Amino acid sequence: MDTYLVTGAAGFIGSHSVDYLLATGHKVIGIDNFYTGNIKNLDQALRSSEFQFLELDVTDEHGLAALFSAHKFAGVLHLAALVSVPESFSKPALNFKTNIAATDTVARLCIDNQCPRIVFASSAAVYGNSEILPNVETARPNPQSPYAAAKLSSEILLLTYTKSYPLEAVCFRYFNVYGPRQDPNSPYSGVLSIFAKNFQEGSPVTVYGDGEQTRDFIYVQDVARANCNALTAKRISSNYYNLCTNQAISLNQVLTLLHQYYPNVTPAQYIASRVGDIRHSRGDASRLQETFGISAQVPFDKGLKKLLAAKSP
Ligand code: UD2
Repeated sequence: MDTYLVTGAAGFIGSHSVDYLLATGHKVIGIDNFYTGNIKNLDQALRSSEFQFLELDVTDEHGLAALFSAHKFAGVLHLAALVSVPESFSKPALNFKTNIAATDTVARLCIDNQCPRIVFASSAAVYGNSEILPNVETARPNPQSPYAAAKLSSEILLLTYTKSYPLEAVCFRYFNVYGPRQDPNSPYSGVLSIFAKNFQEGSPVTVYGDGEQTRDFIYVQDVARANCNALTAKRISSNYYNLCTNQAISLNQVLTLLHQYYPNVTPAQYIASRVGDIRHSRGDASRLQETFGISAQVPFDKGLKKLLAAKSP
């Protein structure tokens, strides 16, 4: 049975990916430093004898090296990151250390320990505020934040390593991922996690701007499946891929759906747009489909219902 390392295992996407890997018959070692992750997200995984968890910071090269010496990994799902765009402005050194240097560390350890593959969490943020939609991978990246620059740098580093070393790399440019376990408790949490929590509690939401901004929301299970597929597929092509649905929905449309489920919740309060907010975001999903033969399966209304059915964290 192959063993995979998942960094950022206690996070929102990490924990779903761990569950998916375990459910599909793999062994998993998960690490997290709990900066944004939560051990509760691993409740299900921790019941499996095929899962081991270690509290470890991905920037701790010695700790990671010991882990690579102790196990023979068939692949690494590298999700551990500073995930907030605003925080990457206020803590640029931490962004560099976590979102660039740690990627390099993980890649070098893979190379030195004959771990053949990395699947890396990149972001649609690398496109910046694009005039042309949908975003296609062939478009010129235009990062607007230290976070986006770090994700793009990591992509370049990994894909360059694949040219000279026995390493394969898949960089997934996640669009707006949503689903259960996404922490709603920060103003920079995913908008759907905040909206779901507020509607469940009967409190009004705040909309930044006129609510006509659109996003390509992808359900977390689709992301976990793609991660697992990229890690375990026999043959892959090292490259960067959008992970998206190519469907966009506006916040006002989301609110209309939510009001159908919770008709008594007070209407949203509209305030000024956030500085640097992107107006429209939508990704072209064809490269992923053509290479891996997979596409997002969960339509938005179904995913939203699943999110609402899950207990709010
Ligand atoms: C997402 C990612 C970010 C980066 C970026 C790339 C998340 C959480 N963030 O940022 O990491 O990859 O895409 O483009 O996935 N909003 C409200 N009310 C709220 C919260 C948000 O109106 O209470 C608005 C917000 O101003 C924005 C939209 O909802 O227009 C989506 O916000 P978000 O924070 O979920 O994600 P986004 O697209 O800014």
